[in-house]
Amino acid sequence: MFALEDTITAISSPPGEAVRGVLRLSGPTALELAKSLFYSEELDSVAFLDLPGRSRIAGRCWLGDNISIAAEAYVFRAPSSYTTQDMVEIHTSGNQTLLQMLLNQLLSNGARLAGPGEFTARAFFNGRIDLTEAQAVASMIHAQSDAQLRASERLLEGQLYKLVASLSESVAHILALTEASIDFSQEEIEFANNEQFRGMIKDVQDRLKAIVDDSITWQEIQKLPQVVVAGPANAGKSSLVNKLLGMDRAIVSNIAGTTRDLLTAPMKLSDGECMLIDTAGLGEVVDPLAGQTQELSRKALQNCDLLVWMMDPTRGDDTANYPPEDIKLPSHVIVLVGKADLFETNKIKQQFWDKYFKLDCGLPDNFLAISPVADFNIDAVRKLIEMNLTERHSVNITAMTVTLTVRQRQALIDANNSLASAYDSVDMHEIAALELRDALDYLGTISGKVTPDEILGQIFGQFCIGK
Ligand SMILES: Nc1nc2c(ncn2[C@@H]2O[C@H](COP(=O)(O)OP(=O)(O)OP(=O)(O)O)[C@@H](O)[C@H]2O)c(=O)[nH]1
Ligand SMILES: [Mg+2]
Repeated sequence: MFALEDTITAISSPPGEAVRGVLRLSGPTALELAKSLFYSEELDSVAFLDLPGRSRIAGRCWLGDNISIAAEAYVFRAPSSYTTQDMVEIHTSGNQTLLQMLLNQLLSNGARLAGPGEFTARAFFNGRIDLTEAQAVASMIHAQSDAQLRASERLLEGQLYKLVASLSESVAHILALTEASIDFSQEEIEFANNEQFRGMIKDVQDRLKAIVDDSITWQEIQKLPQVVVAGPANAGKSSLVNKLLGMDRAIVSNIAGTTRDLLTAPMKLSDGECMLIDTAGLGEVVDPLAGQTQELSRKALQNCDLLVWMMDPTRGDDTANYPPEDIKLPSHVIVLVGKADLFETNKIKQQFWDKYFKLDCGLPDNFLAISPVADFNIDAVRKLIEMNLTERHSVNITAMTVTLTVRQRQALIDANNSLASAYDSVDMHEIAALELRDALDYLGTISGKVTPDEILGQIFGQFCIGK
């Protein structure tokens, strides 16, 4: 799937304007290629190619015959680099046009443009990192929430890898004993009796089950509880979302129909997080596009865990102030009356209280008059959201929780099934050995390691059979 022997390059700083930009090169001609555009007064070009280990050199990059720009080259010689190959990182200005020009020069000098994740793929295929670490790098780059970031960190620290490696080691140990029992069945040596075999298998099964039971899938982490803010146009939904997020994420204006799409952002709660979703105002459809965006809002509203319905008191009793009757509301709804700075809170209550009860909203106190502009009752909204998101919703990850992909969880379950079969066939060593080998293969798909040699090593290492 991946060629490993050519030299790849890519801009490895994120797109968009930034102060610093980074170009990365990995492969046998990484230094040659870097030298074609980078020069340093500290070193002549021969010395550049001979740099040892890890070095950092200040210099400049050529952009054309007479133009150059300040840059630094970080050289990592094989095998002490991320990919285990010769690597160079050129750090320079973050200007995208400029980075693109430098990249084009590298490409026309013979480098190949790296595919997505290709540097990490090289690190994996060259044995620098295991599969769980490669996955951690990918998930860290794409993490959208704290929960995902923490899970990626634990993966990178090798939490899953260590657990699986220890299981594999135990299975390999049992397999070693089983195979030795087969090989030496004619002789007077008993490596373990059937009861001991069962005990050892059961022990691995228990440890494996504890991991699966305590685990959560990446899909579950990604699915933070969805809190949708909806209501008529101009009610102040986006203003509220910005206040709750503590930043100007959504565009606010006095033009009805400002929000045209679903805007999604993670919001921190006192314990955990939720996804806050700003929607387009529901009600009168002013143009064809509004029809489409309202459809999106309606879908989000029906599929969310908690609806924050926001009324606009300047509309009075307008039907747009109430959720469309054909929509099935989620079981938890918070009703807010916005622009409370323009009216007396008591009047608002009198006007909307009855209607609110008709909405049948879960908790009796899910009603608040607020004003995002006057910063009135915003913390109270946050508290209401926290109260409504029950245990079931909150992603509560302890230090022990292992995050698994669906594939990894399935591999653990398959390994457990093979162990169960091995347990049942302990008195038929050949069959038990096949099942144990399957279990080991399943575990191997998680860490990317296959271990038949380890087993041989164990047989001969532990028993000093002497042949
Ligand atoms: N007086 C007052 N004005 C507010 C308040 N909240 C929002 N507004 C104003 O109401 C207008 C609409 O605010 P938005 O936050 O864009 O409302 P929205 O519900 O997101 O509107 P759409 O996206 O068009 O559906 C803006 O001019 C806001 O400044 C408030 O608490 N008090
Ligand atoms: Mg809006």
